[in-house]
Amino acid sequence: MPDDLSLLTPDLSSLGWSSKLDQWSGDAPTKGRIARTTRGYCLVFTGGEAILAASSFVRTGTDIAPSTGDFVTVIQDEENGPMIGQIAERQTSLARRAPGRVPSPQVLAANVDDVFVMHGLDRPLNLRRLERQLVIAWESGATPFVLLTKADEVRHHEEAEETIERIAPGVETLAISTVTGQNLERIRDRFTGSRTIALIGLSGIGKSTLVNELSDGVVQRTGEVRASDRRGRHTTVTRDLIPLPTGGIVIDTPGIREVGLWQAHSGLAKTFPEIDVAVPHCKFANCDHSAEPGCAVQGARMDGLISERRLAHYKELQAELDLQDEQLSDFAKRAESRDKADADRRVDGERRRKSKKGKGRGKRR
Ligand SMILES: Nc1nc2c(ncn2[C@@H]2O[C@H](COP(=O)(O)OP(=O)(O)OP(=O)(O)O)[C@@H](O)[C@H]2O)c(=O)[nH]1
Ligand SMILES: [Mg+2]
Ligand SMILES: [Zn+2]
Repeated sequence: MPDDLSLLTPDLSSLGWSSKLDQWSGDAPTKGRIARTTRGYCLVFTGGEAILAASSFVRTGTDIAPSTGDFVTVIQDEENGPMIGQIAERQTSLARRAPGRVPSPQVLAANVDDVFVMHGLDRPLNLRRLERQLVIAWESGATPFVLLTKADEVRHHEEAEETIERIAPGVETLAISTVTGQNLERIRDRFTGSRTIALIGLSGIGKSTLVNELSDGVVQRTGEVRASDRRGRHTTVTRDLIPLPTGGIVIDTPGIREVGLWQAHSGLAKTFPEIDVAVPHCKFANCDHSAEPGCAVQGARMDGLISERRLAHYKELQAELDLQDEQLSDFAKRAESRDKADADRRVDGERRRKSKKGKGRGKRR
């Protein structure tokens, strides 16, 4: 992001602010859209200026952490200066499971219309990762697209395109190159008005290079990939919302290797539509699509309508999501009983205090 932030702060409506949000925010003096979050602070584009607001959500009265793309109100705190006030309900939310043992979500971008799932043609296709990325993209509520970058680096990309068409039914796939300009016009055409598009994919595949291309200038830093294994250097480290000079808004994200799913049952169904249509026809509602009698999914597999690999991956992801549901409900139960134990302890303590008081009085008399 350039130092001169004023270049990047169009008026509120170009940032996607709607009349509905006007109603929601009421007479809040300052409102805007989060362009970046860093530890404890958010950069908020308020239409005309960019301000840094503290984002301690303990104080903001909401229980969610603000994310890039959120529409917010900003309040003036006497002690802390500008602070995030309220966060508007998200229309869409691109989230993954945060890395770590305890299940929790990490929102990568809020209120996006499209998600560009990007893969670099300079490296082998990883179908499992791509399917995971598609699950989180579908789950967000936005429309996923697959972009194959660096088309100039390979002689034939048709094979990769065909493979992806097979594993991403109903998802538009496009090979692009920022070197030759291939298909960039078609990408540019998608950015109109306040349409917001998030870019996700591994480090080094050219997300920030595409942002610069669309911006007609250098707004994001880019980095070389390591020649030996094509690994990127994690050049982008924050999730950045960038309004484009010709309209539309792009959200650039740091490269992610681990794509953990976060409560994504509907995203899973949309990523594997050929399996999802068969599921309701299984004889048993709790069919695990292995060897149960009357399993429509196995039937479709035998008819060649579902691939063995896809089915295996679907089941694996389904099991991962089921386990997450169990863990979350366990956590909720434990928290509930902890709360109850705390409350009981408070009542007990209160009782003891009262009875002590009573005894004390008795003695004095
Ligand atoms: N040949 C070729 N190289 C490209 C293309 N697009 C990007 N690159 C190169 O790929 C490298 C990585 O590009 P970046 O834009 O930094 O990648 P990124 O996806 O933003 O990476 P992170 O920020 O680390 O997640 C740079 O050396 C770019 O010049 C392309 O279309 N063709
Ligand atoms: Mg980058
Ligand atoms: Zn079945």
